[in-house]
Parts: sequence; C-alpha cells; structure tokens
Amino acid sequence: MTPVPTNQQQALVERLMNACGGSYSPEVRRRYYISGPQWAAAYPGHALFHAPTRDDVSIEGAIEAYGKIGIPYWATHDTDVIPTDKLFGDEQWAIVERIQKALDNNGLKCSMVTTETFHHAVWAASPAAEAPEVRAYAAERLKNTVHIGHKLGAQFAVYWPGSLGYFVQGAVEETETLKWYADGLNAACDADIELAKQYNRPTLKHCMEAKPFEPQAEILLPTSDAMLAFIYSGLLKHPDMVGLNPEYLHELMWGAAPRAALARALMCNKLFHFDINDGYRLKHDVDIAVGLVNPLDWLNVLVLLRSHGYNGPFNLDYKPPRTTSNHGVFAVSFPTAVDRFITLWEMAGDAIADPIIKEATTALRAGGGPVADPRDVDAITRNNRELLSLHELIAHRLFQILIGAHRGRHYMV
Ligand code: GLT
Ligand code: MN
Ligand code: MN
Repeated sequence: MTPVPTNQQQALVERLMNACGGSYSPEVRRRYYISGPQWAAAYPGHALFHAPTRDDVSIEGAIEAYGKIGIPYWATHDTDVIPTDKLFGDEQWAIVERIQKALDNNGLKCSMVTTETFHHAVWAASPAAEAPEVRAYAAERLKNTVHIGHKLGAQFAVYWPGSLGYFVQGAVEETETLKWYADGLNAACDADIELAKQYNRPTLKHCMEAKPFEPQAEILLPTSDAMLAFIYSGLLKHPDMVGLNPEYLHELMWGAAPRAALARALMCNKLFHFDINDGYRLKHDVDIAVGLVNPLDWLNVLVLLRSHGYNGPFNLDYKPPRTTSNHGVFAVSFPTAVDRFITLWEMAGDAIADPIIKEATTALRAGGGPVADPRDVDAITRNNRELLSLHELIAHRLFQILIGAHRGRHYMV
C-alpha cells in the first residue's frame, strides 16, 4: 500500500466524495427547513476523556460554510457567540450585528436561539437553584436570549434543562425546583410577549428539549413525555407558547421508540422543532449524524412526520466525529448529513405514495368484515388472521424502498 502524503489527503477525500455521487445542489438543499447550529460546526472534538482534535470555527466561518453547502438556517446558544461576561451590554449587540451581517452576506436566516444554562459554573446547582439570585440571573439570561432572537428574526427558542437535576439526592426538593424552573420559562414568555409587540413580530415558539441522562446524574425532566406533563401541569403562565424540541437520539437513549415519542408530541400539537441525529439505544449522547445508525427507523420517523404535515425545522444537532478534520466537517460531514436527510425525506414520500403499502394498509383497516356474534372471539380471530401477515409485508416493502429494491435493485446470484 502506498502511503498518502499529507498534502494529497484532502484531494483524495474530495475525489472520493465526488465518486460517491448522489449529492444535491445547494439550491435543492435550501428547499428544506434545515438548520445548522453554531455549536455543531464549531465542535472541536473534545469531551470528558477527549482532547480537541480540531481548530476553532468562527461565527463567520460557520455561517459562510453553511451558506456554501446550502443549509438555509442557522441556530445558536447565546454563549456560542457571546462570551458570558460580554452578555447584555453593548458588546453583545455589536456581535449580534456582526452575526446579522454574516447571515445576510451568505443568504442564511436565524431560525432558533437557545440559552446555555449548563456549562458555566453559575449553573452548578442548575438554573433553578435554591439561591434566588441564580434563578434571577437565569431569568435575565432567558429574556436576553429571547431579545436576541427577535433581533435576529428567529422563530424558535429552545430550552435544554440538562443541568436541572442532581448528583446526590436529599437537598433538592423536586416539586419546588420544577416550580422555580417554570418561573424562568414564564419570565421568558412574558418578555417575549412584550418584545414581540416592540418588534412587531409574532412571539417565538418556546421549545423544551429533553435528554434522559447527562450531564446530571438524575434529571428532573428526562423525556419529552415528562415535558408534556410539565407543560400541562398548570405551572406555566402561557402553556400555548411552549412545546417540544425532541431530539431523535435523546429518545433512543432511554429506550423509547422515537416514532412513538414523536407521535405523542404530535397528538398534543406540541411538535414545534426537531433535533435530528442518530445513535444507539441506552447509551450516552453520541450525536452521530442522521441516518448512519438507524436509517430504517429514520425512514419510518419521516413517514410519520410527513403524513402529519410537520413543517418545523430539522436541526442538525449532531457532532462531526473526532476523526473528521476541519476540512472534513464542511466537505464531508455536513453535506452528507443534509443529503441523507433529504433522501430519507423523499423516500418517506415514496413510502406514503407506494401502491402496495397503500393497499395493504387499507386492507388491514377494512378487516375481514363483521362476524355474526361480536363476542365470538374465535370467529373474530379467524376473520382477519391472513390479513395480519401484511404487517411484515409492509415492513419488507419499507426496507425495499430504503435500499431501492422497489425500483428493481437486486443481486444476480
Ligand atoms: C447540548 C445538547 C443538545 C441541545 C443543545 C441545545 S445543547 O449540546 O446536548 O442536545 O440541543 O441547548
Ligand atoms: Mn439537541
Ligand atoms: Mn444529543
């Protein structure tokens, strides 16, 4: 084997990317409501056990790269772009202006803003800590993010209360903490109502995002379902303004069927925003790019969302792997993630229109017809026994759609 000299490695990656084919043009990619977070582009590959493997990526660097790829929306945490000690003041607004300029120059829009309430030491006891001054500061941060959101034209604000929990039990009284957390959201929604008037814009959609574990040992709102209960608990002043931002992997992490979790959110009209990625069940938050682990499940998820007319953002909340270079982040990782998403989305359209799936589904719903005695359990069982084989037939058809076999792909053996 011939070693590949370092000055030829990028060219090799480019050549093989081209050889892969099947990529969409930036114009086509822009037709989808896909957002790229600043933190995903700028993730340098670090973790508790991992040193960074990549250099920093600036605000302008991320936005320009997203623009070239054809990712039409951008999202950020407040502190991804504004250092904690520069928040609230003139320097913050100067950075916001810089961001707007970069977005305009590259044809992007800001879709979502979120407050970092987990990294800084001030959140050690969570944003709903016992100390009132921590909670007052949290409220200021949330209101400030809503303000930045209006300034940048965002439609969504996301809340990931990952640090709302504890390592050791006893000191924290859960009901009190949840009430205090609600106070923060109430402050954000109240501020939003005022700011929306001021800016002559609709209020933002406030989206709660659950993760079952990490970074606290025990989490007070670990799942999207727990958050639905929280939204309807009576603690929120404006429950109509608050919905969910489920993340695909966060549902898998606790062993859920992501499709079923999304269905529960859809039933409540609370599926506002969706973080897309992939990973493994009952493991930690590996944030792998969409479709690389569970493409069949992803196809099923998108069939559900398409058939319910979901029209919110698909936020690329994943982490380019540590083995990907700065060049690879934008030459391989993001474009391929976007293209797999588009392919799966269009396949979901194929699945919905597929005549075999349609006929099988209709037959299952029609059943075998009425039985003479509605309490005759044997007759009922017999009546549609053969139809039930269609469950597996539909699953096979979906697999065929996924691999292109419905269009005749097969192996000559
Ligand atoms: C953090 C988390 C993500 C959330 C981000 C929004 S922060 O990276 O793991 O899933 O979407 O705060
Ligand atoms: Mn997320
Ligand atoms: Mn995650």
